[in-house]
Amino acid sequence: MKHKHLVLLVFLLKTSFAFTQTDRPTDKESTPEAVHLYKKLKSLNGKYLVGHQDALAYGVNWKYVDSASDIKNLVGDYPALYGWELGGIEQGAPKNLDGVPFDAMRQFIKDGYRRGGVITISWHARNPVNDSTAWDTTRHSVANILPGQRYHKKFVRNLNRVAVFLSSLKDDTGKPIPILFRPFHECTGNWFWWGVTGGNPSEFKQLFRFTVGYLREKMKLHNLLIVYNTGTEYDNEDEFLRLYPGDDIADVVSFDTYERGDPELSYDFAEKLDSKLGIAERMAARHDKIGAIAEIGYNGIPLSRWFTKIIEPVFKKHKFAYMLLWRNAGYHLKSGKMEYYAPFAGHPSASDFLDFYKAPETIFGQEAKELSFYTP
Ligand code: BMA
Repeated sequence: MKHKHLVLLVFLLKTSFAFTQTDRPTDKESTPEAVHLYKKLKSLNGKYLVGHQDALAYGVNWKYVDSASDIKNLVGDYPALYGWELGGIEQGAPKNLDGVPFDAMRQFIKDGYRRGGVITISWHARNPVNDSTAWDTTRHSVANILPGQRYHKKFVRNLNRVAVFLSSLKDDTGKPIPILFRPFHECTGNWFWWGVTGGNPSEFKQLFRFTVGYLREKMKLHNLLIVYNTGTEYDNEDEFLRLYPGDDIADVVSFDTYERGDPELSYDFAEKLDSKLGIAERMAARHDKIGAIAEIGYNGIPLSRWFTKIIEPVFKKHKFAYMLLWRNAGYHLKSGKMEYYAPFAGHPSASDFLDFYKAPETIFGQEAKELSFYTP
């Protein structure tokens, strides 16, 4: 082949590749900061953000202490990703289901963003059909809130309250803060009203598409990257995407996973994590999306080297953008049980977490700032 032809061929291949790789979020009107965040998260290339739910609001044995965070108190650096939760807002409650006031949450979100961190939001919405909790799995709940159905108006009223909060998330100059929004999470599970007991795949997709369309088109929210999120109820790619709302809706494909029970079985957990993460990673690549672990943890971290011996070796084998540790709720008065997923100063796995912090692949707050997720 003549050199000239070879150059032309390479050029054609490159441009057609550029066309399939959009490098833009699904929302055509995304804010410049959301576009930049999307591109950055997609190009981490083996590094990943470490996140923590409710990181700034409370931790084990403390609540609302200025600038505190269990992770920061331990490693001297904030997480790179901050998770927040809207459950309760749909009914106009001033606090979420875990007692975090929405006004305080808005401020924490601004603080995290100002520090260069990334924000993700979930929504344990009460069941609109009967106002019971997110865990009420009354059959046909999803069908009953779709357009034209009995509880649709109520669902829209609830969604409006979410939209009002999301549109209030702005930085000091009035620019919208980009949010990784993760509605209807763990959809492949059977414990939430939007899960497999509350509806079928087609209804679920309609609900998801309606919700995102409403936030974008009616409420003019263009700071959202949309996260599709399953549990671990999948063994292949079709099962992982069984409830996928579409390439024009989702920007991130993710799953949630928890280790439970006997630490002796931790290597089995690692094996499963490897396989689920592999599937999510391949689907992210095939659909040109960001892959992520939207929630992970081992309550109480009963294995002192869980971070570096169990999960980190698996993470090293994959490319995905972030992982979020669930909340350090501390002592639950009702059940008399402790709940936390990130270690804190003095915990037996504190030194292991410091090693995890130092691992070259993990990104925490300081590095997130240096990577500049929002501006070129
Ligand atoms: C669960 C637990 C609950 C909490 C819920 C929503 O996994 O942490 O205590 O209410 O998440 O944040």
